[in-house]
Amino acid sequence: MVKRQNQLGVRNSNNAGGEAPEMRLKWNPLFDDTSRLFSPVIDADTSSELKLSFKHFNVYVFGSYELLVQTSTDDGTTWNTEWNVMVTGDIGPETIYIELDHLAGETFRIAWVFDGYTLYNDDWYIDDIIVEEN
Ligand SMILES: [Ca+2]
Repeated sequence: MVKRQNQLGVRNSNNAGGEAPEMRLKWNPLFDDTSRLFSPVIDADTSSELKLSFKHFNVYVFGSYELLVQTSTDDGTTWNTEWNVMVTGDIGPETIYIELDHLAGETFRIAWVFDGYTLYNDDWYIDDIIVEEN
């Protein structure tokens, strides 16, 4: 089991394009696996349409790896990919918009996922996560 507690945390920076602070996934300590930062349970029981937006900035080093946004309606037992990108260069800062209409009426979690070897990455910054009705 790889220790990861220092990799993810709130930083007093604004690289994703929002206002400080923001979340950061750091490359060090190294791991080659899947890492998920996930939200509390979101109750969209009374919603008919849903949209997710967030700001992010990923600083690339070399190689390739994948960034994803996934959702789970069974408390993390299974994850469904809503957005993904194979990283081969810096990404952002930019705002991503994802339609989540299929989750209206559900309770779910949202995860920001790094899949690959963190040696290939520098930092991934995330900020201003908004889930709203369209
Ligand atoms: Ca912020």
